[in-house]
Amino acid sequence: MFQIKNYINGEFVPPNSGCYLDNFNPAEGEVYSQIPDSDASDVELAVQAAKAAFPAWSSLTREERSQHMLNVSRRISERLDELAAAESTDNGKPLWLAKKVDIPRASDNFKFFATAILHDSSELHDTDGLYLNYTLRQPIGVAGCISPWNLPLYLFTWKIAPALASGNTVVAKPSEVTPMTAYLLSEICDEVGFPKGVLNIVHGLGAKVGSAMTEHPDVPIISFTGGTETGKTIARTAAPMFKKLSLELGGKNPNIIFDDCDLENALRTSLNSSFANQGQICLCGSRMYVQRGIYEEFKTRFVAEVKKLKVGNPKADDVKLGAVVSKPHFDKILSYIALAKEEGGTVLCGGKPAETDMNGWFIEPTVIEGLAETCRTNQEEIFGPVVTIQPFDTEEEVLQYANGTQYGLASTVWTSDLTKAHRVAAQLHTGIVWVNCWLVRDLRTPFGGVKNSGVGREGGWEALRFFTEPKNVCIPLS
Ligand code: TXE
Repeated sequence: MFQIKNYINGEFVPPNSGCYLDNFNPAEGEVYSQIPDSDASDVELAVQAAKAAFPAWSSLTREERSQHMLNVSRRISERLDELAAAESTDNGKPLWLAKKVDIPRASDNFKFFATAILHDSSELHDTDGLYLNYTLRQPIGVAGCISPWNLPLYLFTWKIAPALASGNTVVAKPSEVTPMTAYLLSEICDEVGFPKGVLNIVHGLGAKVGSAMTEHPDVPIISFTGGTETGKTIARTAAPMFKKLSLELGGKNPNIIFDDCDLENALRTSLNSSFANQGQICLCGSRMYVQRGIYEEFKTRFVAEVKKLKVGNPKADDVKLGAVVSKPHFDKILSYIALAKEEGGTVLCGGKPAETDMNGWFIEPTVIEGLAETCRTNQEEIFGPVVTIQPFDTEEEVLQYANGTQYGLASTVWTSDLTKAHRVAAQLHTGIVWVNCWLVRDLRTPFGGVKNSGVGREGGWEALRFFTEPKNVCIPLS
């Protein structure tokens, strides 16, 4: 049984405990590898390595750091097929999706921030001709990066890249549910001669490894993506230490479809925004609101298309949905479908485990109608291939629905009236609004949400600002 190792100070090392945890292939429903069951003592070694590497790494020129990061980006691209296969096996997602989205984006994350730091700027003020006020943006130290299982390498590198580019060193923890591509990233760092101790990867459980990182006095900054409840735990731990936090949490995203929309495009894109990655993307549109004038037509055609979506072997090119990530998550999603029925919902399609020739955890894409706006199914994040659909009449009504949950991550709006699009976008309580499109991602844009969807923004200059401290220096001109 293949055993992943931690990557500390440029070395592949076993956990101090010598203990390992099982890692499952969700499409087969069986253990296929093991990960270190690391603990605070392993985190301590990683933090010490990162601290020791910080002076040299933060003193490199931007060009030198950029070159090191471009080497990693290039090697990720060169190992695309192997990384995509590993991601699909580990997460259950379709192989074509990992090849097309997850792994190219991981390479792009390193490439984007490797070049962004060459164009980053700061500010300088001429104070009445008497003083110069200039701002230094300095790296902070050892950054803690904690990532989830839905887009494993994509989100892992989304945090690590800006942290490193800004001159910090990193202790990073991937989800224990999908560790494999993080391990392969450490292999890549070793292959390209990435400076030892600059990036350290510690595998293990969140409550042991993640919490040790959050509690560690020498990790002054934490970037986290995961569940809202875990985000609260991290915030509570970090608060008395005044740590700098970026928390990208859950979502319950509205997909608002006005009757003046391009219906063909809205239909086609909504299939993707509802079920991509088995609905396990925090940006998926899980609440569909369709204006009454087209409700019946849209619903009928949407359900007919959903029924055609193939669920099965993630390695098959024609599969749209692979396996959901774990047995506990499989059970959680099915429990929400049962809850929806109890709350008065009508399952229009799906609603049960999918029949496949594999032994893993597959769920049919599910559409549910007839729920009250305030019921739990419409308020809580399911994070699976399940969407609710309901009609609305007026703009005011749908804005109330859309803004009526604890979350505020992303919204999608479908209309041909641009004045309405601008007006509605301005009134949605989310950090991201897509109009007549979905999941268009420009890495320069601010990424994140409000309310229980998190704190702070990732992406572009926002990420470089997060991973540096501004220092204002004032000096007389005479
Ligand atoms: O998140 P967790 P999971 C949502 C989605 C999902 C739920 C749980 O609803 O069902 O969150 O998903 C580490 N201190 N999203 O289990 O548990 C953990 O080891 C420090 C939305 O992935 O939050 C993992 O590495 N770290 C999200 C990471 O946190 C801790 C994407 C995320 O795990 C910790 C994924 C602790 N006490 C899930 N406990 C999005 N916004 O995209 C756990 N961890």
